[in-house]
Amino acid sequence: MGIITKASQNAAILSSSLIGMGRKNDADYMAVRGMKEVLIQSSIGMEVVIGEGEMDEAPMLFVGERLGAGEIMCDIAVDPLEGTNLCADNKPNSMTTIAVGEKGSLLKSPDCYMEKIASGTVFEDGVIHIDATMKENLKNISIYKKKSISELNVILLERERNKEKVAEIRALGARVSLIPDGDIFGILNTTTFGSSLDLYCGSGGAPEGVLAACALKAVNGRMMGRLILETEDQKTRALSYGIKAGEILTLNDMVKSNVIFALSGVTKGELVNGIVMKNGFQVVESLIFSYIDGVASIVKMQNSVSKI
Ligand code: VTB
Repeated sequence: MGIITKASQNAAILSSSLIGMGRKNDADYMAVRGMKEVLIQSSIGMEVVIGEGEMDEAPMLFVGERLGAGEIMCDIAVDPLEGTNLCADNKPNSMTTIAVGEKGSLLKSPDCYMEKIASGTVFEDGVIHIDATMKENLKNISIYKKKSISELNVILLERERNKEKVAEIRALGARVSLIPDGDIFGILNTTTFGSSLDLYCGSGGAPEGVLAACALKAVNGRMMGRLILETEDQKTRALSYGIKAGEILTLNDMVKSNVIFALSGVTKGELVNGIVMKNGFQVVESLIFSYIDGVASIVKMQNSVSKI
């Protein structure tokens, strides 16, 4: 679906005007605006299931917002600017992200944290499991990949709440890569389209978890998550979406069927380049992951857009 790629590219171009300006909310607003102005042109009706917040919190791309013309046939999940701080501070790997699936196929999630374990280079069930110990997971990956534990590299968000896990991984002899923000990037950096790191784990945003799952589906990766429900509102909301407290969410629970996921670079990154100016054009680079009727394809594309 070209409109999905176009939405992510327009968001990247608009938000790039604020790279390094220290205004993360404004950069996010530009990305949201960029995505919305493309999505409203869709000839197919779409409903936002992962968005910028609830209707009373977000003026655009809120959960439940309907875009496009005609009957609602698709679910849309967006994180218009993943890594707003990265963009505001001109640090690597801020990008725009969007996924589209069939109506009812993408997991609705409250805006809470999710405990996650994911790999884009483990293609068998049972190698990684959210309830296994770190020791078991690393041992299984080392057998599966025929690598020693000391060669394994695990990527996590650098957060106080992930500190124990980081210490445990290092004590077991594996390596740790810490990222300041952007756990969709973190998860996708375990694929061959990134640095093929061995594992992503720890607590990050739940909406970002669903978006990353959309891309992982196309690389036949493995992922499990569990919502961290801290407030009554989060618990009620999760239940209203059919998610029980403590429930394990598999990749197929997060993305039930066909899906297309697009990301475009804002600042320069390891998955894609950021926006660059070339001969008076803004060049935007995107990765599009799609999984349609069992056929997966991943395309990297560059588009040049004239700056008016
Ligand atoms: C992650 C990350 C985001 O928020 O979801 C993280 O992917 C989780 O929230 O880029 P905390 O910052 O509260 O840990 C971001 O870092 C920013 O939205």
